[in-house]
Amino acid sequence: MTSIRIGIVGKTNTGKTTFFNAATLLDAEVQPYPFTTKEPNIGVAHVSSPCVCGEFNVDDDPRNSLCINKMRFYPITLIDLPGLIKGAHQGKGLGNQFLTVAAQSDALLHVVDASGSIDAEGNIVEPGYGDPLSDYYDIEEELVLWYHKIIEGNRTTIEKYEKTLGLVEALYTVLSGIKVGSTHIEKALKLTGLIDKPFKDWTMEETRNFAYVIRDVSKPTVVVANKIDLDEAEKNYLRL
Ligand SMILES: Nc1nc2c(ncn2[C@@H]2O[C@H](COP(=O)(O)OP(=O)(O)OP(=O)(O)O)[C@@H](O)[C@H]2O)c(=O)[nH]1
Ligand SMILES: [Mg+2]
Repeated sequence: MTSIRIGIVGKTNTGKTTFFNAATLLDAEVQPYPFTTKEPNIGVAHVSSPCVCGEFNVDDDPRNSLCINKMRFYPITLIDLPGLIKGAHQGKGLGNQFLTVAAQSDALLHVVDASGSIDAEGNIVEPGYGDPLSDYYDIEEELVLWYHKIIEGNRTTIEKYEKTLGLVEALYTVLSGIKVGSTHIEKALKLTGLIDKPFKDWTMEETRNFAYVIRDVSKPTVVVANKIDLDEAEKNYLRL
């Protein structure tokens, strides 16, 4: 059974593994200090919804999911990643090496500590001390910088392939390994207005903007406001 893959990303200590364990019924390590998860955890969770077999009153035997008592259970592969921190692209914390694993996902869950109970380094502090909104933007910035680095680091290859294959295919040769499709690339080029601009003429700012848009287009993301049970969380939830 093939399934959709969803990567769980976010700042360290926000509760990524706690959510992963609850969704998959696995027992990966959870601790109240930063960088507990050192390697990605992979598990399967199920999304359920009433099955059409009930409506049509027929028996079924689906191949892509399970049908139990007229309820459909769709398997979703969840990938719990080591936490990030501002400056991860410069090697801070555990660095950003695990984003290679996140990039194999079809979509992302970005877990944020809505209560603001972690400081800039990810240590537990009184709720309200930390700022979930800056945490969110810092981690998003790390994701974009990661894409940016891949594009910048492959300039020569992209320029070489652009001559024979064109811009979309040239970018595809470099980005397909991180599950970016040519339709994503085309869409991002149109949105950034770079579709007719030769890659060698892209400014640093244009490349950065393309990285921002390709991250957005290729990895649809849901932001999860976690630790909502703690003081201050509801107030921050409204800001998020
Ligand atoms: N109050 C409260 N605490 C939570 C919640 N989710 C997680 N925690 C606590 O937050 C701490 C960190 O949880 P983890 O699941 O290890 O966080 P993580 O994001 O996987 O952390 P790293 O792997 O270290 O990056 C633990 O003490 C959890 O018990 C929540 O919804 N509410
Ligand atoms: Mg963890």
